[in-house]
Amino acid sequence: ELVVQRDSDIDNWKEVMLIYSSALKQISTKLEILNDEFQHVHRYNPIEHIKSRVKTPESIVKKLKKHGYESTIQNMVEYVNDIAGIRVICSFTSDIYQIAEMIRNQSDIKVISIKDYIVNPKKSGYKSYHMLVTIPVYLSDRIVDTKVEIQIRTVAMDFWASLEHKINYKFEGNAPDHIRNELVECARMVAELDERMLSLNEEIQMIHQGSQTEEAIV
Ligand code: 0O2
Repeated sequence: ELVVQRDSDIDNWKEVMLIYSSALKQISTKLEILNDEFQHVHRYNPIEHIKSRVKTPESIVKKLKKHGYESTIQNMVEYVNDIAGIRVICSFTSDIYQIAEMIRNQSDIKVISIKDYIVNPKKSGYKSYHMLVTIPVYLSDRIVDTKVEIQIRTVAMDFWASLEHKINYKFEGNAPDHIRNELVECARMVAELDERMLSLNEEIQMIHQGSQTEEAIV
């Protein structure tokens, strides 16, 4: 249980969660604008879709415990980086880096850290590009720089991650070896699929440029 017994604690908790969900709204809108602008200039959408969520209290408590912190609002704000999380799903690996660059170029967003699990995949086989950023949330009496974790991945990486997440949940993190090995093998296939789809798309683009059309490819 999070330590929220007094009324003032509950008020604080509600306000903190309101700030995180406002930060998510702002980042989502920014990404939608960038996607629309990209569509206008390049005639294609780098973003397939966006999912966002505020972490559940249970999940926040679990993470604090895992890292040995007491479950207080102060600790959660300080140490849990993904209370506000947004997932950006795109078609090609190249889109991931383009989206990351567009985010980096937003002057009100501050990038705190980057974890490139595409260049350095996790042992599980997990691939994704993580950005921890802060965005200012404007309240009536103050501005609060708020942390948001942005995960950028391809449709194929997302397919893999959601199944792997489900399996790990079922086995409480202790899946049998043959399942884990199979997942690693599937991750390798996902990487190969992403690579082949990317070069196929590049080839199609070259043909289009050759015939001097500016038609959308995806
Ligand atoms: P959920 O349910 O998605 O919220 P920490 O955040 O401190 O525990 P770390 O290394 O700082 O750990 O964070 P990391 O690995 O950069 O990002 C954690 C999040 O990335 C996870 O959130 C997952 O969403 C995702 N992730 C990381 N590794 C894997 C993996 O092997 N498989 C899958 N499917 N997702 C992964 P949560 O809070 O663990 O879970």
